Amino acid sequence: MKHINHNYAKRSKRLLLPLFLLLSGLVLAACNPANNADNSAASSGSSPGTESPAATTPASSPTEEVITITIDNVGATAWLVTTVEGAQGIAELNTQNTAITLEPGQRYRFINNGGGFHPLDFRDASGNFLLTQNSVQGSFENDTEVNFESDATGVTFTLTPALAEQMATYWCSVHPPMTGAINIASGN
Ligand SMILES: [Cu+2]
Repeated sequence: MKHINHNYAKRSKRLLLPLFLLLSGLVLAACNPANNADNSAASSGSSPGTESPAATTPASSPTEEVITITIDNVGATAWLVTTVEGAQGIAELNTQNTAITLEPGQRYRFINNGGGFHPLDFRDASGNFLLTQNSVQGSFENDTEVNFESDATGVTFTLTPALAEQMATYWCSVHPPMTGAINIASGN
């Protein structure tokens, strides 16, 4: 009896070990491809996902041509337009407080070399702020179509018809003598 039991136990141990190895192998086989699939899906899915928005953003912005107007201050008495890029004849260069002609629908970048001492703003005929480089909120600064951008270097905006209807002058926020007219080009 003992002998038989011993043999049986030995045999069942011999069967259990391969069975355990087989089962654990199946568990590993079931887990590993799943993990690999998750990892590859995450890594291959995330890199095109992060690259494509970065690729589309620069592709869409150069299609819009921006006219760049650089201005400077003459002490606290006047503005000068020093250069215009992307258009001709819209302002007399190096002429104190010259009138600037802007065209509705066009996007403009004003580079203000007057710096922080001479914040640039655009006002209506009554002197109300429409767009300002200073901390005051101009009435068109949150207009999505105007898409106003302001930083230490200058301001950028699209002259929508509604904004064009009101824009009359450009000023230095600090010095009242620093002002010139904004003329609106008639529609083409
Ligand atoms: Cu000024």
